[in-house]
Amino acid sequence: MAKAFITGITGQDGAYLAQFLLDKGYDVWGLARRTSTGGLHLDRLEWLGVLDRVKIVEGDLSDLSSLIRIIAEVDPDEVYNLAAQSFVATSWQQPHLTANVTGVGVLNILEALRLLKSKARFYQASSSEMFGLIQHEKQSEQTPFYPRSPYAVAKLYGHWITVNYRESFGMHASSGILFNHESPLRGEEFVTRKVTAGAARIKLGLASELRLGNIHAKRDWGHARDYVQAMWMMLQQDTADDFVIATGQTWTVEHMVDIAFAHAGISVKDHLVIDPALFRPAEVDVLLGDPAKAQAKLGWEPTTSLEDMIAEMVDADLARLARRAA
Ligand code: NDP
Ligand code: GDR
Repeated sequence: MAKAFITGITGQDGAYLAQFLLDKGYDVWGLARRTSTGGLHLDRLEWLGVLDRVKIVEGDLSDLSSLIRIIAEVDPDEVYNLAAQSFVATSWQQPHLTANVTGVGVLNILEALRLLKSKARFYQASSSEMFGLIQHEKQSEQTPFYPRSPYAVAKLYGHWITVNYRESFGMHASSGILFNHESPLRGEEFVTRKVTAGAARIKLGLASELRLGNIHAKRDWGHARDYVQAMWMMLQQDTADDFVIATGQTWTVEHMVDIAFAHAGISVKDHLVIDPALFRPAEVDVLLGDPAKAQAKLGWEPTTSLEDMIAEMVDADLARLARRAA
């Protein structure tokens, strides 16, 4: 039975990837960090019904010795590094933490694998945010990077150290440059989930308004369930490589709000408030990915439209609120 180790298993992608790998027959292990209440963040794994099938080990990506201990104990065949301080807006508030976890954390896990002479294949969760102030209208593996936030700068370090360890030490280390992907398990601070949860609250009379920042920003949004499959596909290749994963379509935040509010049956003009405090110090105005290489080499295709995904998220938020009220 192949063994996979996932950092960030408690996050959106970690939960979907754990489910996907379990269904493929993997023995799935995941890293989780201690909280002061003693509880680990296991609700997403629970929501997908896979919590009792994964093995959780406690540690932290910023703590190299915990990673060495864990990799030695687990001895994985595949390592998926998904852990990060992943919220762009927070990276201006906590730039050092973001650099340490999202950037140097990647080095820590690569070093743990190198020092232990592990033969595990490695996946790094890189990001379209690295393109930032875009240099090509459609961004591919060839597009130069121009990061626009401390988060994106940290991700760029993680990307290049992955490429460097592949070239320096012959490691099977791949970097997936994933564009935005969402789901009912998305954190509520990210704009799609903020909108679907907000629409559900307004619909049920629990809130009267939704406050957003720059609704003219454009993103290439896909479904997390589709995107975790691409991570696995990369590690099944004979040769490690870098791949852009995207839908090839871009929409404004405003358009996504229209879909969510229409699905909930509420009016945008009566409830949406633009709040200048929610604008970012530097914005990524538009992202549009070119997934041609992943389509050709991995045979990967996105399967979920923005409309279907936002409808699924609104329905999940309505159901959650109804359960809480019952
Ligand atoms: P989430 O924010 O949902 O999950 C982040 C995960 O990282 C959580 O499990 C979190 O644990 C964990 N984590 C944070 N800090 C540490 C730490 N110091 N030590 C160990 N674990 C830590 O992110 P997503 O699932 O959305 O994204 C997964 C990865 O992909 C991230 O690296 C993200 O930056 C990247 N990415 C995401 C995209 C997206 O659109 N979703 C697009 C491109 C890249 P806890 O539960 O304890 O907080
Ligand atoms: P992003 O996602 O920064 O692209 O990073 P987010 O959903 O936070 O923002 C997308 C766009 O929406 C605009 N926006 C708002 N965003 C939030 N969060 N809240 C608001 O109220 C709001 N109003 C407008 C933002 O300005 C932005 O332009 C995500 C994360 O998952 C990263 O970890 C990942 O690397 C990238 O996607 C690809």
